[in-house]
Amino acid sequence: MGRPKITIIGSGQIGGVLAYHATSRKLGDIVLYDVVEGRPQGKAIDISAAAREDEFDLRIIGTNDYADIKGSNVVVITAGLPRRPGMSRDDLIGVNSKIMRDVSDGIKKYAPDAHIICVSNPLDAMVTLCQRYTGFPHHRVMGMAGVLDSARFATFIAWELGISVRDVNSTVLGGHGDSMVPIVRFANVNGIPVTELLEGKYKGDKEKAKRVMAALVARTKGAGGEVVKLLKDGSAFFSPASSIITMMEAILQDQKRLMTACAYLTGQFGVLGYYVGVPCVIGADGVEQIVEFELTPEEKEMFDASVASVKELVDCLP
Ligand code: TXD
Repeated sequence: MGRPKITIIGSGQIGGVLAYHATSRKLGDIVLYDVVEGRPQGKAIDISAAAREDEFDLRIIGTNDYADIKGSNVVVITAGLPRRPGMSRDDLIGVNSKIMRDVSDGIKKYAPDAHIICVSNPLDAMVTLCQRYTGFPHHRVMGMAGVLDSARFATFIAWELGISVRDVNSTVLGGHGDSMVPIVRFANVNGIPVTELLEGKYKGDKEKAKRVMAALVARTKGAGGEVVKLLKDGSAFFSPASSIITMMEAILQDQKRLMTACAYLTGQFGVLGYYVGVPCVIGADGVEQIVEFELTPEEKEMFDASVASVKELVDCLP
């Protein structure tokens, strides 16, 4: 019985960390691809040399040839430029759209049965292009953003409450941009609403609790930019890699986990024909189900505004 084959297109910051993470979780053999000669090969040798100490028996190769991705079960796309300070994700659209064309052609030719997890920014637009260029069924082409945005929200809640992040549940929907929608009423610590925990912390001062929650929401929306500003020469890469692992594992192990993924909507949440971040069940068939629920009027207004900014970007794609 063969091991799953995982291809990572783009062997930069996220690609490298993701490959290492996937091996230490023993998820499958890895192919690292990049246009830059030597980068994927160097990282593949480096990660392979960790195998004895980290106790994994997997094959990791680096390549500049799409033929090597043949037969991949999952392909993750991290190819493209990251943001620099002062840039929005949308500023990357021109250059990353061209890259998406090459990458999609390579995948279509050599890994026609793969599931694709797209990561490159601007996320919602890049997933849309990838699906158009490959022509793969929508349930096999998804984007990673919501898992990360939700994890960031959970992290800031945990810090504020002084509680383990592992007990924090949080959901962020919408596009992967400044208009993303953290759903405050779903944020809880093992079932206890965060709003109530904040009121407890601030001794019943509801206004103060509201202000703190608003600050957590604002920090979540700006978390990617906060890291870019600090790093100065790139964007977040450890947490994106971990979030990709969660999605990859759900597919490869048919976990049917519910998480926010950038998925193609056919009327759900009132959206027709666009990729947007929504709650999905992820398993061996990719996006197996899109889980709908009633948004409050306030949430709906924010979600619609987020969808509108996705549409604006997608409608001017090449
Ligand atoms: O939540 C999310 N979806 C994201 C997305 C969170 C953080 C960063 N996000 C985006 O991922 C970011 O804005 C970028 O568009 C991608 C990749 O970020 P990373 O930090 O890994 O960028 P790097 O280190 O610059 O790596 C990109 C690699 C680099 O090695 C290039 O040589 C390669 O992509 N590249 C290509 N590979 C294959 N094919 C082509 N055409 C190509 N062009 C560049």
